[in-house]
Amino acid sequence: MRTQVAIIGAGPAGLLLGHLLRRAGIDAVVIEDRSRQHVEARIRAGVLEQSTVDLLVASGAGERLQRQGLRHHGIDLLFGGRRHHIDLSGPTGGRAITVYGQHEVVRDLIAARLADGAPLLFEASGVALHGIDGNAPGVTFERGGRRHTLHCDFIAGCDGFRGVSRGAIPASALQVFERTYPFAWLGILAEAAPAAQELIYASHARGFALFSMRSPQITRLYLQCRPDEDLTLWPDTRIWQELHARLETGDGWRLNEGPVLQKGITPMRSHVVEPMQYGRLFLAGDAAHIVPPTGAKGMNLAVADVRTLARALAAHYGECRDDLLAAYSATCLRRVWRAEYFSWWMTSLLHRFPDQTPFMARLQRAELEYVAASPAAAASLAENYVGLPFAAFEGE
Ligand code: FAS
Ligand code: PHB
Repeated sequence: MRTQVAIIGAGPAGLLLGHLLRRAGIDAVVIEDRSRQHVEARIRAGVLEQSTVDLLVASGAGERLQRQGLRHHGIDLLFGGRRHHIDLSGPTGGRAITVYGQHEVVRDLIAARLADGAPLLFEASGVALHGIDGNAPGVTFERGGRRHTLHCDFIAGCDGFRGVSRGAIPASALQVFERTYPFAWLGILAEAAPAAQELIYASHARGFALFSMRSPQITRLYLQCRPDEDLTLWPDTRIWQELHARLETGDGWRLNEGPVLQKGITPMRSHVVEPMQYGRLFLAGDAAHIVPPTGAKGMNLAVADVRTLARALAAHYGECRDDLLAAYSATCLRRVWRAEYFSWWMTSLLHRFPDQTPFMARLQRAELEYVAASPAAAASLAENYVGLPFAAFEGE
């Protein structure tokens, strides 16, 4: 088998890259180790930045997103028993977030790829990368009981944090930056009408909680828990009890309960590898970086990476220019590190740290009060949360 770009992973990064390359007339094969059903059912991120929405719509993959996505112009911060509204659109010239599940984006991109008849290979196992430091790389994998070899010009490692691509780069060539947080998120998807119009981020003595949603019928909720939490110790009744305690303030507002459709634990870590490229291998999305989900940046960073990579590959094939490919990692990392900082800041601001001293607790409260009271501080949160335009990170 031969193609121009081998894409490993059919998550948001791999699928959107394949979609953008297709529109640029560049051949690619997407190789995924799980089944289509598994990939489409995986519940993860829920918040799309303005630039992510604009790119999906402009590239022809945003029709259902435009119909079903919930556009939000603000969020609430809840602390000290009060909710404080943060205006997202006023300070950012009308930019906003759209609540639309990651699994919906994945479904839309899979449907688009299959409708195009473009190669998308599910249930490929034993994926291995070859020759990434030469000019004739390849990918081997098992599928349908046979071993296959895919010869290509470039490989895009879009296989997430636990994929094989990052490991194909010699450790000596990579610098790893990481921070593990002393807590995790217990997340549930509930068949319950969202009881509020916008997201609520709660800083509470019992721990952080987040109220989000997926549709007028589905509520998405998270609560801070131990990093090694045992989910079997969290029956639905205990989860709802904790969510009521952390999200309700006695002002009469009540969370709606409903059947829990899915529950899981998400670990909290910051992680970046530099550089995000090695020879003919380019890493994108979670394969290269992880953020704690407090800032709702994970999937949006993956989108920004593959937009940069698609433009660089189009310049290579269309204009015989390799300057954008050479600058891929540096270009992506400017946005990555801004998102890493913002995600760390939101996480530090809103969570209870087990070793938190009374002094640090007062600093945390002072920062929350400042963000709620200062238009300048709130505007800074707003522009980071809706996401800075792609162009903000493209200059030197
Ligand atoms: P992904 O991990 O989504 O996709 C990688 C793909 O590669 C997967 O389909 C995987 O099956 C495949 N793959 C892996 N190894 C392979 C191999 N060897 N061969 C072939 N294919 C292989 N972000 C937020 O913004 N908000 C959230 O609330 C949020 N919640 C999350 C919850 C969980 C449990 C996790 C793990 C992540 C969450 N994230 C969240 C972050 C998440 O949304 C990621 O940022 C996003 O999925 C990144 O997309 P990709 O880079 O495409 O990686
Ligand atoms: C979600 O709806 O899944 C969500 C929203 C905001 C976050 C993280 C997750 O910061």
